[in-house]
Amino acid sequence: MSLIPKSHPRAKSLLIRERLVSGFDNGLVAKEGLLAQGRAEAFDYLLGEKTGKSAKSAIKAAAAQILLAKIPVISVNGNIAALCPREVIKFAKQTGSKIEVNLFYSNEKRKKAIVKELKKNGAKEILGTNITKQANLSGIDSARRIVDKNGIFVADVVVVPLEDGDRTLALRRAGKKVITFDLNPLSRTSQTANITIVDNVTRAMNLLIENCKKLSKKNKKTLETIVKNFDNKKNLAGNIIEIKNNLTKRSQIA
Ligand code: PTJ
Repeated sequence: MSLIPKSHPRAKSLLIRERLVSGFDNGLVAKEGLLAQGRAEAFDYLLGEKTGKSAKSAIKAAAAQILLAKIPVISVNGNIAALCPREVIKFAKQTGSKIEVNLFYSNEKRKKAIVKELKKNGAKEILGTNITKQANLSGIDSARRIVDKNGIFVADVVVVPLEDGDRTLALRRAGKKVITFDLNPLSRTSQTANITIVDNVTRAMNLLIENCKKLSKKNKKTLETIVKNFDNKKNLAGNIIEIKNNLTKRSQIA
C-alpha cells in the first residue's frame, strides 16, 4: 500500500517515483534506472512539470513519422517497462509497431521479468529474447548492440524512450529514423535523434497515442509535410527557452 497521501502537493511525482521503485523491487528496473529517474525529475521541475508547446509539436511530428514507417519498432528498457507498460502495448497496437526489449545493463533475468510484465499487460509478440534471431548493430560497444534481426535491425523508424546516449548515433548511421523521449534537452540522445520529445514519458506516451490516432486519418502527403516542417535542433532550442522562461518567471519577486 502506498504511503503517499493523495493530498500531498507532490503526490503525482512521488507516485511515479514509487512505480519505479516497485519496478526495481520486482526485478524490472536497473539500479541505475533509479538515478536516471532522479535526473529526469530535476528537468521536469525546470519545465514546470507540464507538456510544453515544443513537446507538443515534437509529439505531432513523431506521430506522423511513425505512421509513415514501414517497419516501426519501440525499444523497451527497464524504466519503460515499469513506468508505462500498458501504454507501450496500446501504442504498438495503434501503430502496428513491433516491441523489442533492449537493455543497456543487459541481464537475462531482468529481460525475462520485463517480458512477463509486458505480456501481463497484453503484449502478444515481444522481440529481443530469441538468441537465434540476434544481429549486431555496428558502431556501438554496449550490450545495446545486440538487436533482433526481425526488429530493430530491419526497422526504418525506431522509438527509443529514455536512452543512454550511444545507440542513437549508431541507429542513425544505420539509416534509421530515431524518435526519443528525454526530459533532458541537452543529452547526447536528445541532440542526435531525428525527433526528441522533451517531456515526461508518463505524460507524453498517451499524447503520442492520441496523435497517432488523430493523424491516422490523414493522407501520406500531409504526414510527410508535418515531418518535413519539423526541425529537431530548433525544437530543442524551443524547449531550452521554455525552461529559461519558466526560471525567469520563478525568479521574479512578486
Ligand atoms: O533498463 P536498461 O538496462 O536499458 O537501463 C535504462 C537506463 C535508463 C538506466 C539507461 O538507459 C541509462 O542509464 O540512461 P541514462 O543515460 O540515465 O539516460 C536516460 C535519459 O532519460 C536521461 O537523459 C533522463 O533525463 C531521461 N529520462 C529518465 N526518466 C525519464 C526521462 N525522460 C522522460 N521521462 C522520464 N520519466
